[in-house]
Amino acid sequence: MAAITYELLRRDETTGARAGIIHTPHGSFPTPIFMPVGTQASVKGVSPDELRDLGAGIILSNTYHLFLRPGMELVREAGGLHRFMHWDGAILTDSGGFQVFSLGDLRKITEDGATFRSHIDGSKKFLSPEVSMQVQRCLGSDIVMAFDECIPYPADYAYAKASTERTQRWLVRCRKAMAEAEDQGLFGIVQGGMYHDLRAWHAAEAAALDLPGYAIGGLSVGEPHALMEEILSSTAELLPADKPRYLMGVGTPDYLLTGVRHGIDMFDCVFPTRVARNGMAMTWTGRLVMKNAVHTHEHTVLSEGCGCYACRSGYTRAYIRHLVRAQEIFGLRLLSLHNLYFLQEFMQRMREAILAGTFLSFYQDFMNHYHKK
Ligand code: PRF
Ligand code: ZN
Repeated sequence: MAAITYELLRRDETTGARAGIIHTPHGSFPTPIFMPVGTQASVKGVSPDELRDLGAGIILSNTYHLFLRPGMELVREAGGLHRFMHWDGAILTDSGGFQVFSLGDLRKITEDGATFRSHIDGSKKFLSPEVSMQVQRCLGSDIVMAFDECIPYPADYAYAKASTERTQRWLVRCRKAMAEAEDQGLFGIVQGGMYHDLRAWHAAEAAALDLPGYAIGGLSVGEPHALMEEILSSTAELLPADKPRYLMGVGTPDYLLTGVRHGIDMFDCVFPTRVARNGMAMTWTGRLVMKNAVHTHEHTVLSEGCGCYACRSGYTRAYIRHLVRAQEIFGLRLLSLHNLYFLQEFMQRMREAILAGTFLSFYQDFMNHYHKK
């Protein structure tokens, strides 16, 4: 039996949205799903028990960060990432490609891989398809992401083409390096920039490798929403229907809806935890800036009816505003717990709507009530 399998439960008739289940060696979870981000083997300020409690079945961590610190040998010595961080649910690890390439001047790409300087101590490091796979073998993540280059936006056609072709050659090398791994599944990442023909070419080449899942990379990198939706919809259609599809680095409610609408099953983003640390709460009508004076005398919870730890315990907006202004860690923790819960519930409602055949009206309803700020 393959390590990672996808079970389709229902495909929405009017949109491309789909509800399903992904099975992994560390449990199964329903899709579409949002994965909280634990870059350095910790979802900032939130314990694994709390993650379970708010309904997370899978989290994401990063090869790049763990490779630099504490290093793959230490995590292996600890018995792998699940044991090291006390999380027994599923883990997906990103390959390091994206992080290396966002270093700008600090890196150099060749056919072999990428040389870069550590952001921690400035020392010279090297990541390649083989090294990234070796690190992810040591981490023992359930889902291993291929080593790719995320093409910046904008990029000219010649650059995008050369980069996409190299990413595909790297994918073949990743697959070879993972051939013996029975307990882990390798996901390919489709690049191609904002060019339809490159996306189509890469989707077909990657699909031919018959991997257990596919991601769409290189989106949400600064392009306009309409362009991202256009590339997303045309690319998603070309991915195998019997495999999970993952849109990397996307996690604001309107983008999640757009992704699900076009048949995406998995998402990750630092957004809910990052904005929490900036004192923001996500709600069904938009974001609340907790520092704002309007919350001073609001002795009500962040979101009426919310089942998160903060709201169900009765912590008020006035209290959380005070904590945020006083820079108390507890305030940021309450907001992180609330935001992560909000997104889990948001995904659950989308799943229910898909299963009930009412996804389109859910989509329109949400877009009408949610104010983007
Ligand atoms: N590649 C990888 N990780 C990513 C991306 C990518 O293109 C993105 C793009 N939104 C986020 N994270 N490996
Ligand atoms: Zn809440």
